[in-house]
Amino acid sequence: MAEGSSFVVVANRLPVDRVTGPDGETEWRRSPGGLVTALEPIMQKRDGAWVGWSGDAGKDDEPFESDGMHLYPVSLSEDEVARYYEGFSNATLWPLYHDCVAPPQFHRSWWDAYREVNQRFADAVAAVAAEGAVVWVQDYQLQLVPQMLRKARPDLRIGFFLHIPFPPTELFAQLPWRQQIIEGLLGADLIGFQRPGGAQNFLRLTRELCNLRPRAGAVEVDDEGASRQVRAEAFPISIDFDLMDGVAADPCTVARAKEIREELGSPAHVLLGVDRLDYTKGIGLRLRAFRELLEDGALSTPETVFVQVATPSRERVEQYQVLRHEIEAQVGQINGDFGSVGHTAVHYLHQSYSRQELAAMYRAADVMLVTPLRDGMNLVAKEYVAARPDLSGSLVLSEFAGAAAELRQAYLVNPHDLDGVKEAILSAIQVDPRTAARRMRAMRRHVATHDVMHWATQFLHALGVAEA
Ligand code: GDG
Repeated sequence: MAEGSSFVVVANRLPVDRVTGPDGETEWRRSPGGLVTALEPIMQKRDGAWVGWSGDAGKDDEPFESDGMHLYPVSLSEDEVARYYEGFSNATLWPLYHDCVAPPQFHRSWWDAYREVNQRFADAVAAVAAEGAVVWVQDYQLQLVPQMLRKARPDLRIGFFLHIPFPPTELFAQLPWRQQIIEGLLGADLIGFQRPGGAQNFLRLTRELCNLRPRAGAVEVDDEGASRQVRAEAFPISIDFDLMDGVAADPCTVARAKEIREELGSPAHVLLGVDRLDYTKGIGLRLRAFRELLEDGALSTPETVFVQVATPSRERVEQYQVLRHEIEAQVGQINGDFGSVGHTAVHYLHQSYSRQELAAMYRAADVMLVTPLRDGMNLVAKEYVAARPDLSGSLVLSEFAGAAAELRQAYLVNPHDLDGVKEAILSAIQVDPRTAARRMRAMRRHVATHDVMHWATQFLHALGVAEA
């Protein structure tokens, strides 16, 4: 096997989107995201390959080149998208791994599709990886790939990173296929989690479900008679700090931020939320806290406005359709009760924006509200910090976001404690500018030195890739 790539990334999605032009011609455009930015240098150095789904059901695409990477599309039928992706990944695993904040659904036919599709991804990687290559498997959609791959290609060095939380053992135990998932992950040499608690939960399950004897940070498995060590550790993911810092400092962004405030009616206080429209993000509780602050008279319109960007997400999954109705009803009620002609209390934007527009919103906001009920990391919190080079602005952050372990100078809240959230919002609005600057400086220092390149390097070094 002389051919093939010595570094292969495998993720549910390829790092590109298909764009159809006015004449029906299609081209691939790089999708925004820190992961590909962080991996690009090593991909180029090691003739890297990326295996993933194109995002279009029923399309059989040929491999192609993009920005010095070899891209290998994996095809999924409509039915597989419904059962493997929308079903098992997003209506079973997603809620289960986020503390069951919505009830996970268990369907055997979804599990069958998950297994079959994971096998297809593993086969695709096995076909493109060079002898002794390093393979990095990404996220909850592909947890069976490490074991499937090891079976086919014991010569490979396999890493896995879980972008979402790994749940407490009592919750994970609900999953009818719990042992298969743990065994799937154990095919890796290194399993990365956002927080140490995730690694601990996983190691505990190797004892409870697989009769293994985990020690601190690792567990020995038996590979057909030979012993192999699997390490499980935390590698908190991050953002491209310099990129966001640079975009936010650009005079065009500064001017746009000023314009946004004017468009909002030049209020004294701008609160901002930016989330995928997902029930884990705590948007409803955040709106309730804002509503109560208006009811109490602690805040008033039009002096204070709340801008909530809710990026469309997983729109074919029922729980997301229900959530959208709930949030939109709540926004409508607040605006009906507290708005006036020409003044809206909550600007709800169910849209996607360019990076520059997002940076301008971050710069325009006095207080950023990041209040998920559970979140692997939450990159928005780190982006807000990177977008405040002038050291102004305050971050209200849920203690249930991975980012809370690092951004200790934020206003940390329990999102279920409405009074606590309300107090934090008021403190963040009323803070003395010097105190705000001190907090922001400390958070920026941390994110600047712990960016996504740092994350990728740490993980790959731990996996034994010396030149990463
Ligand atoms: C998962 C885990 C973990 C959002 N709206 C727009 C836009 N975004 C970008 C943000 C940010 C990203 O999407 C969202 O990342 P988060 O980390 O906040 O949340 P998830 O999407 O749930 O991500 C999470 C992450 O994986 C990484 O491991 O942190 O815990 O759930 O970068 O900026 N970007 C643009 N326009 C938008 O309208 N350009």
